[in-house]
Order: sequence, then C-alpha cells, then structure tokens
Amino acid sequence: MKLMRFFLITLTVLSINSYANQAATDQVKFANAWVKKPMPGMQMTAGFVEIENVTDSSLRLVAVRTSFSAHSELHSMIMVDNVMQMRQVADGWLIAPGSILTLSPGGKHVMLMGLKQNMKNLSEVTLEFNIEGIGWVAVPADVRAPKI
Ligand SMILES: [Cu+2]
Repeated sequence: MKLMRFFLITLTVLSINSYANQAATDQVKFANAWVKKPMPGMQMTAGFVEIENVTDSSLRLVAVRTSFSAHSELHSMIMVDNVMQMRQVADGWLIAPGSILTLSPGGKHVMLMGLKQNMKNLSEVTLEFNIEGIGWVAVPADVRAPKI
C-alpha cells in the first residue's frame, strides 16, 4: 500500500514535469507525424504533423523540441519578392476549437537543426509539442524519405 502510494506520487510528478497527463492529451489529437529523412551531409530537416483541437476553446501550439536536434523551431512559409522563404513564427499557431492545424511539406513545418549523428539511422523518433495550458506532449513520428 505504501509502495503503491509512492508510485502514484512519482507518476504524478513525472507527468507534471515532463509530459502532459492523459486527461490533458485527450484535448488534442495528433496524426500523421513524420520527419523527413535528412539529405546526406545535412544537419537539418523538417517535421510535419496534424494537430486537432477537440476542446471547446482555442489552443495554441507554442514550441517544439526533440532529443535528436540541438535546436527546434516552428516555421512558416512566406513570399518575399516572389521567392518562398521560411520564417520562425513568434507566437506559435492558434488552433480554433474543433479545427486541425496541419504542418505539411511546402507549408508550416517544424525545423529541426543540429541533428545528432545517429538520427539518419532511425526509422522512428519522438517529437514533443508544447501546447499552451497543457504542456509538453510526446508524439511518435516516422522518419521517411519525401515523396518526389
Ligand atoms: Cu524551416
């Protein structure tokens, strides 16, 4: 009984410190998470995901992080003098109630920089997303070559 209580307390602390608890992750649904297999010699790549807000209020994706990249940023694409450029977004992205935020090639994406050497050998990695008011949520993502 005492041991059980110890485990429960430990679990609670862990979920507050590192990941959102199950009740919190029930507020968002993640789908189609994947990371582009980096080009040979490249230290950066991009990640994509669909995040659905299944609550009645707005949510905001504010940050991303991984254990295999030194820096991770949220990027959007904008036109500058007829040239597409990517920019880090300052305040993340709002996800309206019931809507899906889509990160996909050519559009919004997760920029992963300073990749660890072994990353190109992995077929699955973990992306962590920070949703304001919920906290960090870990999402498994396939590593795959982009469709050409
Ligand atoms: Cu980018």
